[in-house]
Amino acid sequence: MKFSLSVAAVVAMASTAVNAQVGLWGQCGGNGYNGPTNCVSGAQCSKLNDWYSQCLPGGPSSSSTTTSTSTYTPPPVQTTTPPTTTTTGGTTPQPTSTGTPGVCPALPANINLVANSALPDPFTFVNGQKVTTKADWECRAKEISELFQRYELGTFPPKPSSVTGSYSGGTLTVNVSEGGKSISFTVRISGNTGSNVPAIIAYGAASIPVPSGVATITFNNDDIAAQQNTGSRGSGKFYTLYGSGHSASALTAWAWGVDRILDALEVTTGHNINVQRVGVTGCSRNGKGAIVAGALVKRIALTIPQESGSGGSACWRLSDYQKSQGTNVQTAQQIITENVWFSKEFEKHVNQVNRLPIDHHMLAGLVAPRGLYIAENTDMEWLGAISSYGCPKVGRKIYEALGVADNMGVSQIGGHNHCSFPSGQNSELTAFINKFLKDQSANTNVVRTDGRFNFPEAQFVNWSVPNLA
Ligand SMILES: *C1O[C@H](CO)[C@@H](O)[C@H](O)[C@H]1NC(C)=O
Ligand SMILES: *[C@@H]1O[C@H](CO)[C@@H](O)[C@H](O)[C@H]1NC(C)=O
Repeated sequence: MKFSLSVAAVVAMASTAVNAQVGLWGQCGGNGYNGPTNCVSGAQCSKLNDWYSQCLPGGPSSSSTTTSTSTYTPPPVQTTTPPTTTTTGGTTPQPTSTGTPGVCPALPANINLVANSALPDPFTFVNGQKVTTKADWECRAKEISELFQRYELGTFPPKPSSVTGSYSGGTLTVNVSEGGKSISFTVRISGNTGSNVPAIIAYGAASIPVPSGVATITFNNDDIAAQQNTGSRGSGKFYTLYGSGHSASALTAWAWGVDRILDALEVTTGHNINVQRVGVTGCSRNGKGAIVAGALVKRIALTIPQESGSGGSACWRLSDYQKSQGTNVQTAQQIITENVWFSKEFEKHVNQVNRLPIDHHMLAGLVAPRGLYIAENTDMEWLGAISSYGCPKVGRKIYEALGVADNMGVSQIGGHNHCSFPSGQNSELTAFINKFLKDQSANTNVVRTDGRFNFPEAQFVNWSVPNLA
């Protein structure tokens, strides 16, 4: 009797803990987390990475929650807003000669990788030539895109030989053929009443508030390239078409999917979408996807990575720096043990990211001069809070050089759950959507963090910002 009583007591205690439910967007697992793991009805506990599982809307996710081993605690939130950036100014004399106008310097097949703990200079070609004009920048952007594909992302294929589509009742079907193989995928479109409606392609599901007058195109990116774990490489429709050995990483394959959605919108009618006014968004891992799509797909008018952090808005070098300062942050070394977001080639470089001729300030720069609003969460230390703010702040210098600094914003605030868009960023988001999707004038001068840290910019920027004519 005594025995069964104590069992009952234990069961009662255990069921109290189990019964506590986590609300939508709440944390339900991850290293260092000891709280409740049951989501409210209509939500499912989904592992985003080793540090974080959360209750996301809808059905079961691909993987389970993790056990607790380390000690992440969100820092307290501070409410003051530091001043916005100022121009660094181009004081260094710039060597002239940028080659024949219109002809870009060729990217050497082999590049001697040299350690540089600073963020690489976006305004110097691999061959040493300086970027002094906007035309030079177009060449340099091409070179930077090739470098990203070479070292991190794998090859981004050109438009396939055939892309057709059909639209009916809120479903756009996209059919793609290449080299005798075909695939087909669908996206759901909602909010597309009227004509010439701008739209936002949402990876997975939109976790930003999409305003009225803007359609949402829901893109099941996992269908194009799987992202369950490191065993997912080569699975998904992209690889059915191009072969499982194709070098494109999941992030690149998804960007390719975005490109095909735009192709299909262009050749179909009835969806009411204005293909010139399409944005892309995603949160966390899908936020990494959104910024890569904005960088690679030039038809995207507005890119909104939400809490993309390490591998997205953050810089590898800065995340390594944060780790050296004692933060439990997702670095390049860790990220490759988790998933297939980056290419096989990248794995060779994760122990020495400071030898890469690129970093993610330049990924943001590839979106220039188009709209880019980076929304980050100060509390998400594992996504690299300093890095997720400092890296875009440096990337914005590319926009500044092009004379359009305000086309890019970075905003980092805490006090909310991961991927639950905070009301404190609403007006900024609306301004970017109004300006880049609705063609209205709006103030998009946004550079802010509520983090209580110092981003030691001078330690990471040893180049000046040219004024590109
Ligand atoms: C800064 O710039 C130079 C030349 O661009 C580079 O080679 C050097 O290693 C850089 N890094 C630091 C930390 O000084
Ligand atoms: C697209 O692919 C689907 C599924 O394979 C097929 O049923 C449909 O006929 C195709 N549509 C076009 C326009 O090729």
